Amino acid sequence: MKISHVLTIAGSDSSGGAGIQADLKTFTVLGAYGMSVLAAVTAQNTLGVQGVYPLPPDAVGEQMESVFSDIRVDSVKTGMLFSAPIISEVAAKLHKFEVNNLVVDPVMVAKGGSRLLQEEATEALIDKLMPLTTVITPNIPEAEILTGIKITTISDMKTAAKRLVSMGVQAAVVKGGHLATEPVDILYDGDKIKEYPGKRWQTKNTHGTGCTFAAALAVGLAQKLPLAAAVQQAKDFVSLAIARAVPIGHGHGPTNHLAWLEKQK
Ligand code: PXL
Repeated sequence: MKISHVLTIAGSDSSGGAGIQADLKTFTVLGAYGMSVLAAVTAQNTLGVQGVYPLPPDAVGEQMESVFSDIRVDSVKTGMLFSAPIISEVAAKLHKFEVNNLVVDPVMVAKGGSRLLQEEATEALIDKLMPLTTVITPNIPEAEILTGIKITTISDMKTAAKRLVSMGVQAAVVKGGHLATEPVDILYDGDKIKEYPGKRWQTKNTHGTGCTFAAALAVGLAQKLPLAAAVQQAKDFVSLAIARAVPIGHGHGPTNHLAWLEKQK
């Protein structure tokens, strides 16, 4: 079988649990060939983010030129893009290279509160990136900021998912990890709503779950799974990675991307 080629455009997490590192691990474990365009570097460990260093927008664009001018790209996932100029550059290149399988994880703030997207960049994300997006994957706080809808119930999540589609994306997954109840994810594909019930694990090893979910979803799209099945696979992948996390570092540890391989044995 022809191997799928998946590209992440995101930030580096030096501790290896989130960002580019989570994406590449996920791509590999799910059997895809992974590529990475760096938008920013974070100095980070399981206790928090110590530094954020965005790359010059030109450097982000040039990496995209290098990849797209040479290599077939079956799907793209974006994560931490940090600034409006970087988002503009990324959107222009996605448009130029006619990318039509795009998963956007609208990363905004790290667990400890460090900003991974400048506040004034939200508008660029909405205006420039959302119109190119196949599926956007906000958690509840991100969906609230993007839509202006206060979300406390599953019904609110459905309203927000529909609003996101009316704002220009083809489909939206609003993730329920921040619900007070069991974590249900909601998919709206412009036609139907689908609910993905999940189990809440009592663990602090949840660093990088959003990145991992979106990366797994990008692999599913590259492998030509229907969207609803790609969302289910991504949910199964990240749920297992949370359930089988091993303690690393002194704070919020990473999920275990390797758990999926153990399951296949
Ligand atoms: O999970 C969000 C995220 C994305 N990208 C990078 C991060 C984080 C969270 O810390 O560090 C680089």
